[in-house]
Amino acid sequence: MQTRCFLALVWLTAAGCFDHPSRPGDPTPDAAAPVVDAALPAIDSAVPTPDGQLPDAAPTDGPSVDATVLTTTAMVAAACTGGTCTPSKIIGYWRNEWDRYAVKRTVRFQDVSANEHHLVVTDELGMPATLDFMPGIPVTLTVLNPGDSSSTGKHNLTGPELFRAVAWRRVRTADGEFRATHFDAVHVRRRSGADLSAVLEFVPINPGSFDLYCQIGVPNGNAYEAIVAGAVDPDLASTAGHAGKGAKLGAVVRAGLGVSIAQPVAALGADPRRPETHAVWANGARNEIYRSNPVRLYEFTDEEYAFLPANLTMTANVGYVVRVANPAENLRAHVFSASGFLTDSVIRKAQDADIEVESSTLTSIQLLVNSWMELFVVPTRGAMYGSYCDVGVQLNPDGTPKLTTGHAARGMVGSLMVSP
Ligand SMILES: [Cu+2]
Repeated sequence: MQTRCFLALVWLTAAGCFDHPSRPGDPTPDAAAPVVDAALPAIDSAVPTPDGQLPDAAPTDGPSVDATVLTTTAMVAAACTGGTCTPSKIIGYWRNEWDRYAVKRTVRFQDVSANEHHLVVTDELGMPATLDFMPGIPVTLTVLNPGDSSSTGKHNLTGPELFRAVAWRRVRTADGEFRATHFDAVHVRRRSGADLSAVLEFVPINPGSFDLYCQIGVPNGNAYEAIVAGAVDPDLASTAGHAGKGAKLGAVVRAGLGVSIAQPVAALGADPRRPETHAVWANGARNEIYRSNPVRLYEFTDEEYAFLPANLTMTANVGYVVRVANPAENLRAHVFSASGFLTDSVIRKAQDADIEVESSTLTSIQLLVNSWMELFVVPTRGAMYGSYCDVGVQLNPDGTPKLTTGHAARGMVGSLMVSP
């Protein structure tokens, strides 16, 4: 299989040897795929990569070997200094025991009629529940769009203020995961006959009461930076929006932890090119070269991988749709990490077959075998950026990735050249 594709690569690349334009109706169950958890290189770098065996990174969510008891007090000691916490350290404290400690909640979209929508919250037993969180305790929040007649279309969970009061681990889907410093909204498509979901994993820290809502049709509903700055409020009462039809919730993070986090404001978070309505995204204006010719994550052999094409060329201030694909012939999950490029780009959204995420602070995407994801980005300045797969990659003392390790060393590196 690998040999065939390697040979085919020479002449079939343009023809789409590994193109996966869409997934079949049944999403791959999460449990069937190894959860490769390389979101935080600082933590992962301490874990030796089991080279030569599959999966590349052992699932880290199993029961603890030494059954250490984790507490929010110890978390504060490990992750916070002088009352301020480092989000990556908060996640690092919980990650190996996440499933054991996380509060599990599901928010399900329910359309009673054209004028009445609900967000229904349940616990892991399916009983009615609230989004009332203790600070410092991990949360696994599944956002579910049912495939039966109780939902009629795509919906989303928007919560810019709550989503910056928490330390983020990731947003998981059937196709992989999206990683960002913080998210603003998570949209879940509706597919008849199949329940689609996104799984949000975060640790609530900053206390407060927060609105969560479906932003579709909501005036100012997606003005994330202005909402967070307190400059505007989404009009959650307007019956033009799903929130005004009832699709809204209150979430609470309790006080008492005595520490806080400060999520950074992204320089391009309020850029007018972020909304899909901007002219840069119009058909004909946007560039889909790397959508029709995606970045494919190749495994030639067990030791030789690549991004193909490896070197992307783009022009500043043009809207691009960049697709990344992990072919069905592969054996491993891979990551497309391009945080420098993404920091300098307006990010409209990232999406896979089931969901879309909106985040101005996206850093990387992880793709399970036989899946694709797309980045909707506007590069904003002429520069050369690097990309790499961070699975098994260790860090240099200065925090930069050591590209002579992990999948990067096996060839999964590339560049993004943006001309002004
Ligand atoms: Cu890889």
